[in-house]
Amino acid sequence: MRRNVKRALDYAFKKGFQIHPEVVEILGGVEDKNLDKIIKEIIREKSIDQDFHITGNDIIRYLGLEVDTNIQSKHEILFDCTARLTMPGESEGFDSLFKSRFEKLKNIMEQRPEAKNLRNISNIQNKDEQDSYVCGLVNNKVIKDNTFRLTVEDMTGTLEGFVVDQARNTLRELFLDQFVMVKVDKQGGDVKFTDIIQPDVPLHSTNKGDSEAFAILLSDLHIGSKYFMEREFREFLDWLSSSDPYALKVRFILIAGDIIDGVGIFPDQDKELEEKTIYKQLEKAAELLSLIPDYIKVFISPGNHDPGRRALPQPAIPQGSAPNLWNKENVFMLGNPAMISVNNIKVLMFHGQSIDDIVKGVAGMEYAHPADVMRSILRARHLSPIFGSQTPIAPEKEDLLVIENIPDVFHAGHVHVTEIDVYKGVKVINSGAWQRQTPFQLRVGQVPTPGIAVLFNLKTHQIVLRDFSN
Ligand code: D5M
Ligand code: FE
Ligand code: ZN
Repeated sequence: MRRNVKRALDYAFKKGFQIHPEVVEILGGVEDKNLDKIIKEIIREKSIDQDFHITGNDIIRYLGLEVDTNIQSKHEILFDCTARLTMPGESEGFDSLFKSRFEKLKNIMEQRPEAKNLRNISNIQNKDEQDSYVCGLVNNKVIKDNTFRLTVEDMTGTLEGFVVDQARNTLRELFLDQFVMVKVDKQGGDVKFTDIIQPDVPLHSTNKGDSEAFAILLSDLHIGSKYFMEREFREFLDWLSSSDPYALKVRFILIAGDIIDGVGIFPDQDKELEEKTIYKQLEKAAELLSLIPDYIKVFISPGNHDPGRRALPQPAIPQGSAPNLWNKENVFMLGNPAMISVNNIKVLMFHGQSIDDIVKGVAGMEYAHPADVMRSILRARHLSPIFGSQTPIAPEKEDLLVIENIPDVFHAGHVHVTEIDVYKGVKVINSGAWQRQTPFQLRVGQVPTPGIAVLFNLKTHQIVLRDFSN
């Protein structure tokens, strides 16, 4: 028996596997460089199913497999905030930002039947009204004992009222500054809101790709941090080039921010850094990502740890800081947010900074369940609805954080917890992290689930999680 075959088999024995005699024969004909990868992959797969036998068929499944060049790999960048940023000064910017938010969401709301009874707030100020609707941004909400009050504001004025009946349930989940439409019952000075409608998404039937290609969703690598899981990430990169049947079908990798850990992002960060400059961190990122086979397209948008600007929307990581990422033909540098189409599946990429604001500001939301927060973001049709909380928002002329077009997949990161959900036909995916628990997260009790690659089958929409964490 060849030495390398024996080594591969010893490895399997050590992991508690029984090996069918025909395996020895088949492995005799396998090139040395593939042996370890094949055995490791089979062991990983079978361990999940608690099946501790390796047969000849298991090996054959992995042999003779190669990258199928007929698999479709078509992409289009549908929206990238980078090109749309105007960066005006603060004083001129915010008025027009909120006007834009209001107008865009009003247009969406006007597609609903109730909107035919829509009035401006100034039109109903001195009259009694029943069954009229007004649109507005949430100016204030009060839920206390048995009091449920809401104040909304449009371009013409503000209106405060008591929320009654079922509308109280909707009131609980509203964000300050988000857009709503309310049904108004107004008698004398007494204002009641009998219904609250969020922009929401209609039931969505998703596009499907033609061929069985996979997109892998990643975020929060935090390269440069002492807690970056380099060994596990390298195993993932190795796996991409392996003859694993899934790996062979990967055509896209989408990274939703926090590629690097950055510098000066939080107090005393330098004590937690392996690489001390942004340039070195990004250089290392480029080195690692260059191990991805060239036929896989890689899309990168920034997060709060990446350079560019901190406030949303964020332009792409600047070319000057990351020349070796920008130079690669299969790497596409995008802003945050961005919407791309991969084999006709529309993916909205957003780092997810606003999840902090929502967890802090809305009862019932938790870091352990980012998908719930992401659902509520879809209902509000806005990626960062709460203004003046933790997430900095730039004074732009146009509000580029309104979710105007409904994606097939809503991909975010930031909270370092992998969670998959579906809301009205939209796949909601938080792609986790590749950084182990940091001292900060330990202190505040956040438990990440790092080291998981989310594989999305663009034809069947099936999701497969690959855990590289041990
Ligand atoms: O965010 C990593 C995680 O830490 C994510 O769950 C948000 C959380 N985080 C970050 N900053 C804060 C503050 N100031 N308070 C509470 N939670 C926070 P990352 O962007 O990778 O640092
Ligand atoms: Fe992060
Ligand atoms: Zn982040």
